[in-house]
Order: sequence, then C-alpha cells, then structure tokens
Amino acid sequence: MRRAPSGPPRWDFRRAAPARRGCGSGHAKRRVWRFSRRARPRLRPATGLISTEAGGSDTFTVVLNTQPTADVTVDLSSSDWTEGTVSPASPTFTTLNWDTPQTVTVTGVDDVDVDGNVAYTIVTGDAVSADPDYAGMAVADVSVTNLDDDGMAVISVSSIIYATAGGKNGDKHLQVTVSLNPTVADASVSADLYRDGSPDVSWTGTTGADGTVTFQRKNAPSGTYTTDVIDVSAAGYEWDGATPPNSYYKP
Ligand SMILES: [Ca+2]
Ligand SMILES: [Ca+2]
Repeated sequence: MRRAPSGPPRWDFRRAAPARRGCGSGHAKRRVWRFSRRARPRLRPATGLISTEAGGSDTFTVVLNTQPTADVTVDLSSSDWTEGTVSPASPTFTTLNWDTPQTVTVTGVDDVDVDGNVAYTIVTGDAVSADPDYAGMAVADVSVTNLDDDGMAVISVSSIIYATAGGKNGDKHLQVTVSLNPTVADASVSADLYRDGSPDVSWTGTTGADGTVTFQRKNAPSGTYTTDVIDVSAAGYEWDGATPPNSYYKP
C-alpha cells in the first residue's frame, strides 16, 4: 500500500522523454515536457487576501490536481474568528468534480476597537479521504488581512473663498481657498474649477498648518466660477464627500 506523502505538499515533477512537435519547415519545433503530479489539493491565491470590518469579503479556490479514488474533504477554519470567517467549512471533492475549483469566501468580522489591520489565516486541516494518496495530506494555509474601520474621524470642507490678485488692478488671477474642518495640515485636496458651468482647471494641493490650501487660476477670464472638491485625503480621516455651495462672478 502506498503511503501518504509526509512533509509539506509539493509538486512532484518528473520529466518524461521530450516529444517533438513541429509543422514542417518555417515553424520552430517545440519541446513538450510531460509531468506527472503528486496528488494535492491546491488553494489559490494563498496569500494577499483582504477582508474588512465593514463586512468586505474575498475569495480563494480549492481544487485537486489529480483524480482521487474516493471523496476528499478539506476542513477550513479561521485562526481568529473575531476577525474573519470562512465558508464553506468543508469543501468536498468527489471522483467526478475533483477538477472543478470550489470557491471559498472569507468575510471580515466587525468590532468597535481601534485595533488596526489584523492578519489571520484560514487554517487548512489535513485532507480527509479513503484515497491513500490524499488521506492525511497537509495543505498550506491561506493568509488574510482584516482591515480595521474604527478610529477614522470625519473631515469636511468648511468653506471655499474666492479672491483676486495680480495685475494693475489686483484682479488678474483668481484665487480659491479651500478650508477643512477640523484644521488638518498635510491633507491632500483635489478640486475642479468650472467657469460658466464648463470645466476650466483641475487642482491638487496640500493644506498648510492652518488647514487651508489656496489654488490659483492665472489670468482668469471673466465669468461665473464654481469649485467642486473631488477628494480630500488625510491620515486618520475620512472625507464626508460634500462640497459647500460656492460661486464667484469675476467681471
Ligand atoms: Ca478588528
Ligand atoms: Ca476595529
């Protein structure tokens, strides 16, 4: 009786005699290598999965790489049920569906703690099967990160103020000052300026210590200007997405 392989599962490539294929002159001959595989459940991807405390989920698939002689079950569990769950808990493969990948869903679990992003693993039990090739086979775990959604304060745009500067009369350029509440320095602010309802210029800038950033439209023609803030990014803050009503007529 064959013994189940011990140690970490691995590909068992055995190189057969290379076959030559070609379609006559003008076509490069290709070497075709044949491999024999060691029975193994395959999980992919096995790293880089992301779940979120907001309930966000990710998936990986499980499939066998050789046809078993009996059902093969792989038990799945979470290393930290307070951060993530896994479903189904026991994907099972038969002699018929062994090569159809089964999708496993990993879902984040919420808490109210500012606990940061937490890494956990989907722990894969040894394969259970009457097939000695699979019975007791160790299967690599899947690593996941659950993203924290606590500790994010809300930031908003408190005002958009227009002014002019430059030129003989101090009215050549248009200046638009965007203020944030609370006062946060080094926040990245992106905004689009419209003139008479049509897109004029787009800006991205960084707030100073006073929580404001001033953008300038050089040589601004006459017209009615409005500003639409499209993004505010600040560490530890979540922008509420709103732009206060604003409008400025430049003669
Ligand atoms: Ca958490
Ligand atoms: Ca949390």
